[in-house]
Amino acid sequence: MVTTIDEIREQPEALRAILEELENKKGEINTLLSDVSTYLFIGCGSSYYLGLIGASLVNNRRLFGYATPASELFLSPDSIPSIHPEIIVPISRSGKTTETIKATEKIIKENPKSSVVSITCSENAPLGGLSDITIVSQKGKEENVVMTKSFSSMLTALECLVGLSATKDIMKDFRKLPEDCQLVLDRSERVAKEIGEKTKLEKFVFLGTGEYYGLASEAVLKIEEMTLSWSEAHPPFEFRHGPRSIVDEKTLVTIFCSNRGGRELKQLVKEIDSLGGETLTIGRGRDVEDLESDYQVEIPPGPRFTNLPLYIVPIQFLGYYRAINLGLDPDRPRNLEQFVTL
Ligand code: F1P
Repeated sequence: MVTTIDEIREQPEALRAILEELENKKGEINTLLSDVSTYLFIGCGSSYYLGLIGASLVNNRRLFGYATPASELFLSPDSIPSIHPEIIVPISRSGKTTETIKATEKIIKENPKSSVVSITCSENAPLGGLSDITIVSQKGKEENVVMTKSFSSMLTALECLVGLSATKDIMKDFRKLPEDCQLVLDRSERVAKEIGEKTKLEKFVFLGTGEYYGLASEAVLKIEEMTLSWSEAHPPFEFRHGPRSIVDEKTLVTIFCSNRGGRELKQLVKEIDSLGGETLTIGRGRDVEDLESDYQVEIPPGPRFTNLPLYIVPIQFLGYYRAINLGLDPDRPRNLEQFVTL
């Protein structure tokens, strides 16, 4: 039987496979996306958080991207920007989550001229039938409930997708990603195991700015699903506006570090330390070298917007090892299914 820890370790292989899929479809994608300026990302759970990152990447290219949980298209459609999305990007590991399918159908009906590029791990699922292009992460498909390699491989697909809207040449920037993923797996397992053994920790805060906020949200889900622990995500400096009050010696604050924040971020780490909290920083060497955190995982440098999938790896391990230390079974998370059918 394949377990969650196997799936975490299989990520380099899943990344290799999705890059091959993108290489095969790059011409088709580039043709469809050139001249497009508005994107709508739809998903549920981890797949919604992928959408948040996708929208942020699109906005970074000075185009317009927006992400919504699928259910919000029904509950509060008027809160969604009233812009015609030229490209609809539904994201779903299973390709059959009811809300994502229904939301995609609704938005297609409202925007018949839009194109649909879906990202999934399941071939021949209903989502594919609604899509002009379906990007399938064959090796990202998990047997277990918790999304690990599906998340990192679908995130790679998103990074490529947004990059391909500008140029077909982008694929070479991703060449090192699978081997860098192996490096991060090797570097982070020991750190995560050590933190996982600290069962005195009870509260987990994840901080990330811009495209890293979606990673922080995904990290919350990993800790909740696998360890049933209290956990929340914020943009880094929002932390001071309330969440700061919960920090004590039972709190771990993880910062997904970008090249933004500078001295202020260094100060934030010190502040958390002075409140008694523990800190974990994850980022490229130059983004974390000045930060005096209790734990650190260094991410190998790579071309801009190619290595986001690597940042979540230490937290997948942390969820796993904490679950084991709490006597929980990460392969059978409480009250959860692989996907939700309504
Ligand atoms: C994914 C999802 C997961 C979540 C839970 C229920 O659905 O929402 O993010 O962990 O297991 O399903 P999908 O990606 O297959 O649509």
